[in-house]
Amino acid sequence: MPEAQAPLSVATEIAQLLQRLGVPDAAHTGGELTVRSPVTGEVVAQVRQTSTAEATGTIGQAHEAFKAWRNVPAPRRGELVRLLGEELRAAKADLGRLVTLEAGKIPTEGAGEVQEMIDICDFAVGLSRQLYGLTLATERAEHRMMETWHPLGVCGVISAFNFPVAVWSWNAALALVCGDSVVWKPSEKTPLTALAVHAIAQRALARFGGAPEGLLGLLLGQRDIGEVLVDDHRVPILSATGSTAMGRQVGPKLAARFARAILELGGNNAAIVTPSADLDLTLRAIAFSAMGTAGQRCTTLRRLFVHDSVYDALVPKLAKVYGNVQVGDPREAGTLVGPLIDRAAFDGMQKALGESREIGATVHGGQRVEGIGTQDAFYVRPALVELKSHGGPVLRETFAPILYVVRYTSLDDAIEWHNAVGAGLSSSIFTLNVREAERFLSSAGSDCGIANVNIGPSGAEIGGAFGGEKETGGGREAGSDSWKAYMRRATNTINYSTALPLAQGVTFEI
Ligand code: UN1
Repeated sequence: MPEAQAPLSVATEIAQLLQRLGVPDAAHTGGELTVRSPVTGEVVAQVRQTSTAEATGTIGQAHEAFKAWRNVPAPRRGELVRLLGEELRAAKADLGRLVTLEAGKIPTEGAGEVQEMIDICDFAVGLSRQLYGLTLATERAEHRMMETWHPLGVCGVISAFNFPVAVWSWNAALALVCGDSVVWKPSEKTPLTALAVHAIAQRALARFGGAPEGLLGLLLGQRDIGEVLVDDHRVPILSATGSTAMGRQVGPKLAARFARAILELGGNNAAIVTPSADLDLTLRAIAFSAMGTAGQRCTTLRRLFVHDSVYDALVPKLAKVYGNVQVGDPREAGTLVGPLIDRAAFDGMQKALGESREIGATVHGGQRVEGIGTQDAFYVRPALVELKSHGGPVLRETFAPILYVVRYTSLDDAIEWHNAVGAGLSSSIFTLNVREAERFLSSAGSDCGIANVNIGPSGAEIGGAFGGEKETGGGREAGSDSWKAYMRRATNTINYSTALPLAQGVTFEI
């Protein structure tokens, strides 16, 4: 599609959006960090990077802010998050559009990401009155035992380009009601949406009034700036989203200083399509979870195990959808698959497809779609790869729209292959058979942090705990009781008698 159809250049529209969202010009012009939009590949901003010394200063400020914020009653802290949710509602259209222009998501997904931020704010406001501990039975007379949850400290957040704003909010909304301050290092590929979120948060802080200075910090730059956050002993908890390779570096550093890690790393998510599956629904679910966000979600469906009896009814139809889906500029109506984030993503995809061909796979699609934007914009037709067996590049995560398909005859095999990869994030089964569904969800089924029936592995709601096992890192964010990671638990035993009975019947008479 010709680029000329778009009313404004991406750079111009981004500049207008940033101004409306309240980001000062100086923050995104004349700086050292070059930002390209994946939509056209053009340079859209020069962001001012944070120096190492400034990063240390921001962490120090956040540490001081924590000491004041921890004494603010939790429901009052919730009021700040309520205001943040209000400001996000007001900014939803502009921020969603900025996500589209900076990360390349189609508009419904850009808006959906901001909705996810609003949802977690609502959740956290409710939570601010529910940070409860237990009262426990004690073995000693006239004693009481209870647990109390206390704020933990500065919460570091390192986020990736593919969810440039929602991941911050999952962490920040919970951390704030839990009494923590937050310092955020977004991906160097998406600093503009981070600047916009920061400006939105400043409006919430101004309306709240009296929150300590430095409660929310932002560090912009490359990996060295993220490392400052990882290494600073004043950061007792760090939530990091990114590749397993990144987690392998960050995890041991945090462990060495006994900091808490919430790691949300790679996924190599699979679905099993059984003989009883509703194939029409299955097809639609696969399409969204495998091609949506151009295959660049950590929850993207990457591996599909299809029972022999339904393979020929499903896979040719799927290949047709892959051939017809509208790939293109996300600003254009009807586009379902936008750009890859950059050249490295494109190269990684082509490498995996080359390896697939070498092992005799049938590859549908995968080629570059030319003619949109500059040579630095990378659009591809999503690839459907029919494999003869579960081996080769299917065993690793390639962050691009490739769906590997493998035929199976026994559910035992399908479940075994399902679990035979390093990552353990999300998973699905398509079946109308209760035995198969329950088996997949059981302790002998999917080994992932998320396991679904008759919906794809991507697009989780915030109400559940989000995260995965094995090389996905084990962290949990967002809903359920994920908040506990952002607080420290104290067990309190209170003696209201005149005696001093010792636990376990120990005597110690002086
Ligand atoms: C991610 O890709 O890092 O479940 C997060 C989903 C979204 C979050 C994805 N709610 O697909």
